[in-house]
Amino acid sequence: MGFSFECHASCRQTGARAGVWHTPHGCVETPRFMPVGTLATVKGLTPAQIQTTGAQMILANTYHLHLQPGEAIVEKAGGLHEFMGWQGPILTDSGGFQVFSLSELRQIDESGVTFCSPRDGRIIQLTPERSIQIQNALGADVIMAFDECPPAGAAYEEVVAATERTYRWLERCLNAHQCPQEQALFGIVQGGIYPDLRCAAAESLVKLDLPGYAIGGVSVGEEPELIHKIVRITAPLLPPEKPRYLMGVGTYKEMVVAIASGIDLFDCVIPTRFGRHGAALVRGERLNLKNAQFREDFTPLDPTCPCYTCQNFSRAYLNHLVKSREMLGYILLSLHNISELVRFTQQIREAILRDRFVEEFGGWLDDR
Ligand code: PRF
Ligand code: ZN
Repeated sequence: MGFSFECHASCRQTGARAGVWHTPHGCVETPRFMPVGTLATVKGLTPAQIQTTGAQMILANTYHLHLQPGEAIVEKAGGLHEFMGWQGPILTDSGGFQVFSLSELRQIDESGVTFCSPRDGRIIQLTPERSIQIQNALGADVIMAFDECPPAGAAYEEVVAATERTYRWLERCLNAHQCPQEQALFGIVQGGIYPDLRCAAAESLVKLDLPGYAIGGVSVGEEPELIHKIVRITAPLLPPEKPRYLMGVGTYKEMVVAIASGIDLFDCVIPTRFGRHGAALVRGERLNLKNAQFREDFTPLDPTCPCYTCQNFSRAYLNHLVKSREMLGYILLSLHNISELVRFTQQIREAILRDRFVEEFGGWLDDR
């Protein structure tokens, strides 16, 4: 039971490390990509299929599950694991970020965020206390602090205010948290693109000795160079004996740069979203399967990929399914895309364990 993080190998030239993170629902071998299952479902895939991708931990969302079906139903079912039939580790995000990116009528103040339910127009308030209460009821292994993520391009003073508020909200989250032994509460470092704010935020969070740390407020629309710079500055400030999670990032280069800075965990909607739009990820390229060039291409998406899609179906068949809007097309593409990103992080992990990270993945670290 409980949580512990073991580091099994560290790169001599970068901050990259390979570890095993123990949670109450099993281990996560890091670095690793985590697929997003917003509504207690990784869209289109059964838990058995998710397992075949090599994914070990999945993500769900407080905002969405509060709206539908409501945390009371999930709790009655015996928690998220029982409800969705996934017995591996689960993490829930705290909801505020989703309110801000998805809800049109919303307002933020010191108490929390208030918004109109997109279902019935009802006014809903999410506060740090409510978010933790909901996440306690959902029962994920890891829960996230309720934070304020300022938009890209926010002025310095605005980001100072959001970062300080995020700290006060974290203290409220810690007070509200009912079961720290069963659910690990991660703090989130904000601070936008400002190195001094990132450093101050990291320093104050580290003093709280939390079970894990996330970097938020990155990849919200800023230039990739700025993402790299902020991650390179922030990740090394987080304690090496705890897992480090970079929220909402899942592109190849950004993951390699982040791993080189000491990040262990990633999540991103890209693989499932691309899948639903008929696109495949193949080593950094995006293939649009609707394209006529695939009509008579009887090769797999990626001949080196061990996933069920690549082992059994051709690009021509996927082109046919997507052109016919058959749901199997979207399912097979999502399955491949998740497998691809998980496998990419697994291959990095194996390279770190063999002390070959820079030799094999250093190409991704070059600028341009
Ligand atoms: N905060 C929370 N969730 C998030 C983010 C954040 O800043 C991001 C930013 N990339 C993605 N998901 N709570
Ligand atoms: Zn594949």
